[in-house]
Amino acid sequence: MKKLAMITTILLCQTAPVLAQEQAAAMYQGQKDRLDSNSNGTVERAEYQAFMTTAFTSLDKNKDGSLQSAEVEKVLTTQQFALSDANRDGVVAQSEFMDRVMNDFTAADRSKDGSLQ
Ligand SMILES: [Ca+2]
Ligand SMILES: [Ca+2]
Ligand SMILES: [Ca+2]
Repeated sequence: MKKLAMITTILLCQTAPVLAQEQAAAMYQGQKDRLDSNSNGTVERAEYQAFMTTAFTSLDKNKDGSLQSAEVEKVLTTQQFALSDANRDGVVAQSEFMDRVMNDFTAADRSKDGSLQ
């Protein structure tokens, strides 16, 4: 359940673009140890991507490669789900999910060096 809570935090960060940087920064401070899989003190883009890929897989309970609203009803509001569903086909495909979270990484990477300190 801890992991689910973290995913919620990450997803919630994406709903308010103006606040995303500060919220993400606070979140990374708390979760950095878990995201920093090679323990070098920074979260590289690849580490973040790997983590979010795992997160997607754990959310996709019926393993069809997309998130149905029922699969994420506990972590996303209807509005958040709609925002993630870029092509508006009613499901959040893995590519839509990853686009979303990687945009968040880019926003949080203030120094633009491809890693989060
Ligand atoms: Ca690292
Ligand atoms: Ca699914
Ligand atoms: Ca979609």
